This record gives sequence, C-alpha cells and structure tokens, in this order.
Amino acid sequence: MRTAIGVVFLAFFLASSATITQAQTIQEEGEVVVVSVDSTNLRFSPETVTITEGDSVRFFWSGEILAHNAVDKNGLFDSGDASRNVDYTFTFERGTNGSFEYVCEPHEDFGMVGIIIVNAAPNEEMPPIEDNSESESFLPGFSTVIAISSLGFASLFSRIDD
Ligand SMILES: [Cu+2]
Repeated sequence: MRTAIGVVFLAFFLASSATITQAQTIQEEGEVVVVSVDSTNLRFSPETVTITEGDSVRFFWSGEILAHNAVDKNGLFDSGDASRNVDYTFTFERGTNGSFEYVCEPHEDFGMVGIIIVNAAPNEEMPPIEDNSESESFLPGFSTVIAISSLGFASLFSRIDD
C-alpha cells in the first residue's frame, strides 16, 4: 500500500511539471509585427504599431534606394548602422509597457519617425501565483489530469495485488 501511495505522488509530480512546462511555453509565444519602409522611402510603414508585452517588432526591409535604421530615442533598441537591407527583431519583454518613439537617424529631419505602443500583458498571462486556488483556475484541466493518473495507477496496483 505504501508503494501505491508513492506512485500516486509520483503521478501527481509528473502531471504538475508537465502542466507548468506547457504554461511557460504559452507565455513565451508573442506576436511579431513587421515594420518596413514605404514607397516614398522616407517613412516607416506602419508608422504606429500597437502591441502587447511579450510581442516583437521586426524591422525588415531589403533593396531600399536609401539606407535606413530604427533607433529608439531612449536607447531601448537600435537596429545598428543605417542600411538598405535590415532584418532586426526586438522583443518587448514584460515591464516594458509604454510608448517608444524611434527614428531613422539619416532621415529623422525628413520626418522618418515611428511610435511603438506597448500595452501591459493581461493578468491571466502573468506567471502563476503560488496559491492553489489561483493555479487551479489558471491551469484548467489540471486536477482532471491528476485524478485520471491517480485512478490509472491505483487500478494497476490493485490488479497486481490480486
Ligand atoms: Cu531612413
């Protein structure tokens, strides 16, 4: 009987770690919004981007007539030297919510500027709080997995005992 309890606890542990790993994978996924250069060659397209914490902005253009870059005014991101071909992705992590003005350094005076608005991530995507009632609602099906595993192992053991 002691072994059976041990196995149930093992099942509980395995179910917990599998569920937590899945939750972390979901949190790491974010949208990627592409910012390019429009046909005038002196404007970002789109000029204003609204995203959520965890999302990324990909500054991507190639074969442009003029060389461009994208540099945050407060230094959070910088695509490097102006170039006719740029592929630079920046991820706005948690805690970066706010507005970010950036410029193309060679063409700032021509009005080649952009804004990225980063909204705070919704609460349910925050890391799980160490509280059983919270994590139950955050991880639906969690208790079901444990119940099924426990039943499975229990019936396995009663069969062996016979
Ligand atoms: Cu430019």
